[in-house]
Amino acid sequence: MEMTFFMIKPDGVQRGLVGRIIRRVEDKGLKIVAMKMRRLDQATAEEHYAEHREKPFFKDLVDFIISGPSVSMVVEGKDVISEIRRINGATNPTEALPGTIRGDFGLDTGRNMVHGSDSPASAEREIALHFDAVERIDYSRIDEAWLYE
Ligand code: D4T
Repeated sequence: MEMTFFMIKPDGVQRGLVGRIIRRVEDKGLKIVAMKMRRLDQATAEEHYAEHREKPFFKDLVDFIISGPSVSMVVEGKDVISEIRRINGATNPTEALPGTIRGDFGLDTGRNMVHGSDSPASAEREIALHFDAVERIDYSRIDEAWLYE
């Protein structure tokens, strides 16, 4: 099974959307195998967004992501990397389709509430950056036999 790194950013926490966002992940049948709330430190945030280091929005992005608590998860399931990105919707919430998190709850690219890894390599890198291996729980969900053929 594939794994991805999924984060509810500080705006999602401040707006009281944590439960509704997690519900969408669980409703799809995807399995949360690690989860924690913390306030990211500067170094971890810069490492997380390293690919954007040269972009004009990098400083604002890092300042925002460390501005308050966020909720990080490792999520597992069939094609979970692309499924989470479909659930999240387009980066710019005004372009995200209704039915996606960003399409239903957001208006601004800099306040797009969620993050999901964009490739297997990113997922591996981000999971290792944010979680120790012991924080991931290997378990079966009781509905798995009815979710998968
Ligand atoms: P994340 O990485 O947060 O899941 O978002 P995406 O994968 O959908 O989009 P991204 O990597 O291109 O952007 C990362 C992060 O930067 C913010 N951002 C992006 C911004 O503030 N201004 C911008 O112009 C862009 C492109 C939003 C998400």
